[in-house]
Amino acid sequence: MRSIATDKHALHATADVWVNGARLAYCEVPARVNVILAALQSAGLGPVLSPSDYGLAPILAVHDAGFVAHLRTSYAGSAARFGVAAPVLAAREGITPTRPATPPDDFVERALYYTFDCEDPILAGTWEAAYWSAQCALTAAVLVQQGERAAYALCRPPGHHATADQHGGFCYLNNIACAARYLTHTGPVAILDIDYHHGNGTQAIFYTDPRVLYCSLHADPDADYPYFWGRASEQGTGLGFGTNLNLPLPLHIGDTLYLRTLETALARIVDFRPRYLLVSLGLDIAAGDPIGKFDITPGGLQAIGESIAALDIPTILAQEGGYNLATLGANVVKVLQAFA
Ligand code: SP5
Ligand code: ZN
Repeated sequence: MRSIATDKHALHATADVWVNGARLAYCEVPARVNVILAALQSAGLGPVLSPSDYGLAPILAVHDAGFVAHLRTSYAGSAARFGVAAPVLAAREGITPTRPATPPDDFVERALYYTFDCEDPILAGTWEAAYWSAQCALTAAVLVQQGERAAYALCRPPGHHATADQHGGFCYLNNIACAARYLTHTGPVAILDIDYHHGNGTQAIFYTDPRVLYCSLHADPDADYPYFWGRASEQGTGLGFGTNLNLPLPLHIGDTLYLRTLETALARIVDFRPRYLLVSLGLDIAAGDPIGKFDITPGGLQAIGESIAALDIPTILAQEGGYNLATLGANVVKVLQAFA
């Protein structure tokens, strides 16, 4: 199978960020891409291509123009405001319930407006990295649209927490949402999100859209991030009612319960008869992840890949989380092998 990747991700240089005199502890680091690429190569999984450039239109079909401008310009804007450019990192939580319809003029308040948490800085190269991460997902979508059985987009930064106009959870642009919306021009599409965390951004983007089924298995939001979203009661609204399926799971579960729950999601996807399937592939479900608290084994990951591949739907897989650098590459390969 073909994979899509680019060096541009390294411009989002999170491995050594200093905020207020302290080094930012960050798991979503450039080395993640390097270990995945090395594993794809040693497994002989197939060629790795550079992304094509589909421009801003498929990004703006998902994201708010003011938000995109903020991602593009706020690092430079920090120099105008503070005299020296510095990571733009909201200093306190956004106040979601009272969020006004228009962004505030003040630079600091605007940075807060466009995020729902305080954990992802906008760095000098964040925009360019996020732009090319989305192009990786779009390129995979076009390859599959052209007849490939499956394609893997090695997206970094990840995307599934980003909403139309807020970044969060290490995510800036919602890569899989850009690919999914692009593919809705061909018919109904389904998104299966197997990252450890609920993909609140993807859910929000398609919450009213009957053409896109969103199914997610994730840690119970009463117990883990993103806390405010991911409950089974969230089923979509308006015309989209019934096209959002959340399957929250307790912490510390293993292969058996995970695979049984996956069957529920896959049955729903089969019922929906999508033209394409998009998988948000987070390896933070794996045992030993420093952030995720599930205990999925390598054999479990292989079974997940085999179950999804058995649907025999043309499939785009896009990288989301996964933070154990010692096992991340091998774990990605475990899932992808069934498609290769
Ligand atoms: C894409 C994705 O998996 N995003 C996850 C966002 C999780 N946010 C909460 C993380 C808090 C853990 N902080 C530990 C950092 C250790 N380097
Ligand atoms: Zn995650």
